[in-house]
Amino acid sequence: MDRTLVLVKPDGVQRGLIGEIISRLERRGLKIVGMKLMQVSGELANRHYGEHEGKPFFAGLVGFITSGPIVAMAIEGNNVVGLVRTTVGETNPADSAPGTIRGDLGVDIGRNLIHGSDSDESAKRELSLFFTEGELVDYSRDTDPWIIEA
Ligand code: DAT
Ligand code: MG
Repeated sequence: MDRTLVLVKPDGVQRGLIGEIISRLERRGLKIVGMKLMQVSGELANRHYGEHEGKPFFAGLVGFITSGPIVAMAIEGNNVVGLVRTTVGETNPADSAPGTIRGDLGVDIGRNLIHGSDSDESAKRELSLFFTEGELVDYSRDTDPWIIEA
């Protein structure tokens, strides 16, 4: 089963959009298997965004993700990395289609509300930064047969 990391970034928390963002993921049928409100440290931010080190926006990105609490989620399901990315939209909210989280709720690339891992490999690496295996819950939903044809 695939898993991915989702973060409601500090702008989403500050704007009172935690529920709105989680609702959109839930309504799509995605299954949350881990969740917590937390403050990201500089060290965690540097590790999480390690691939962007050296880019001109890196300092701003680390400053932003550490600027206030975030909500971290682990989401599980077949092809869940891609499903989350299409629900999130493009990196720049200005380029994101209406109906996506970034396209409906944001306007600026530096305030794009949500993170979703970009590959199974990134997801594995990022999930291990934010969650221990013991924090992820194994359960099934009675609605699963209404969401996924077995
Ligand atoms: P995504 O979050 O869509 O996976 P990414 O991994 O390329 O995008 O970049 C991580 C974050 O860095 C992104 O959510 C917003 C910020 N970012 C990316 N490109 C940027 C740019 N050209 N200017 C400013 N911020 C940028
Ligand atoms: Mg990315």
